[in-house]
Amino acid sequence: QINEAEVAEFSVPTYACQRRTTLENHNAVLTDALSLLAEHAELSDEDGRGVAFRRAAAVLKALPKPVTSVKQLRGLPCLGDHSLRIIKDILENRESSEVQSTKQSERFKALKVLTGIFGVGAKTADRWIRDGINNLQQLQDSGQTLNRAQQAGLQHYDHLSQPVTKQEADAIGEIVEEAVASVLPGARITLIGGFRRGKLTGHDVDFLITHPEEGREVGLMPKVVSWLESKGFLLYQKTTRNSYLESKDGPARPASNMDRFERCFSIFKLPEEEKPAAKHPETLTGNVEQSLPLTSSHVSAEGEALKRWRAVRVDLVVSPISQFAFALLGWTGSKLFERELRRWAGHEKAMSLSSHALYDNKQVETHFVQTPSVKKKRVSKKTKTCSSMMT
Ligand code: TTP
Ligand code: MN
Ligand code: MN
Ligand code: MN
Repeated sequence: QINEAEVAEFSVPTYACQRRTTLENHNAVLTDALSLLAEHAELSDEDGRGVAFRRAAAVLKALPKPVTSVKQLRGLPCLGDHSLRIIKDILENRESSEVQSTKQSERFKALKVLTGIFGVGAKTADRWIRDGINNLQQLQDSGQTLNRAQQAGLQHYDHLSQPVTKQEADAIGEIVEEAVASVLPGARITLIGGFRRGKLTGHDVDFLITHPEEGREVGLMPKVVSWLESKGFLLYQKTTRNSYLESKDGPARPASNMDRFERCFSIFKLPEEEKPAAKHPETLTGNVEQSLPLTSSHVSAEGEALKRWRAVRVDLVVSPISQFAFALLGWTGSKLFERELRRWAGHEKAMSLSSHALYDNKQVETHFVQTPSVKKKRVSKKTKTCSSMMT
């Protein structure tokens, strides 16, 4: 062990959550390749392989300089044979034939296009591909029955495949802030997901909503959604109610690693700013069209003013203040970081972490919700909410 440490050029802790994170990646060529293989595995319903490639990519992302030889990687965690083979191939031949053939495979292209539709997962895409559907045109011509989410996803495909900027995220934040303040004064919103981690773009915008008084958040989501709908800000929404307290014995094991907060998956209709002055959404929905520069693209055949807008995926989550810390931690991501944090808690600390609570597995009677406003709750038996993530 001491000898290994002497020859090792880099030192990286085993769990991703123990590493300093940085937006600066010195090994993007390698991590792009491994991420592509991870994505391919995930889209092929091979989650285990997907996680292995994600872990390998995360280790390379944590290195302080570019890797030039696989020898430098001796002793590093999470680098399995397959990942090392890919890395070696790229370092020696500038590219990996496996990555190239995956990238160019018709199946991978079709999976990416089809799962790029909001509401379409790997299983649906796979079924469609087996039915001979490989692109959007073929999907439209096929007469496949689409659910409401998929219809909206297909309709707004072009907008939703454009990355969301931080500026757009902030504009949506202002709208959500106004909605929340209008229906429940004192409620607070927090930007979560990739933007909270400092990313400059994202595939969606995520917000966590809470109120400093426990219980006041109950029933909040439908009101927020109604407000947004009444102002014309929603192109699609599906609200799922909180199921955390449904079971009498405390939280039951969820079907997947989804949490049980009340949430809303939506597609926003974000007005696009025409000029710096038109900052507030109201100026675009109210009677102030005259103040906007009306070019031909803004006027329909009937001469009616058309406002420019863009569709953006937005996730809203409501948490009671007693679970806010866990919800904030769980919804900040990244997905790998969360998975690793839970694995570390379970394997190294004998604790179960979820977006709702932190349990000490040795003191199964205690429910650690460390918030001043609530009494400690008691659960009758050890919950296993995290076991699905500890693989
Ligand atoms: P995402 O919005 O899917 O991912 P992201 O914001 O990290 O990246 P992107 O820029 O592509 O949007 O999820 C945000 C976080 O929320 C993620 O870390 C995991 C967490 N999450 C849950 O805890 N439960 C869920 O059901 C979902 C969908 C996400
Ligand atoms: Mn996100
Ligand atoms: Mn999201
Ligand atoms: Mn394990």
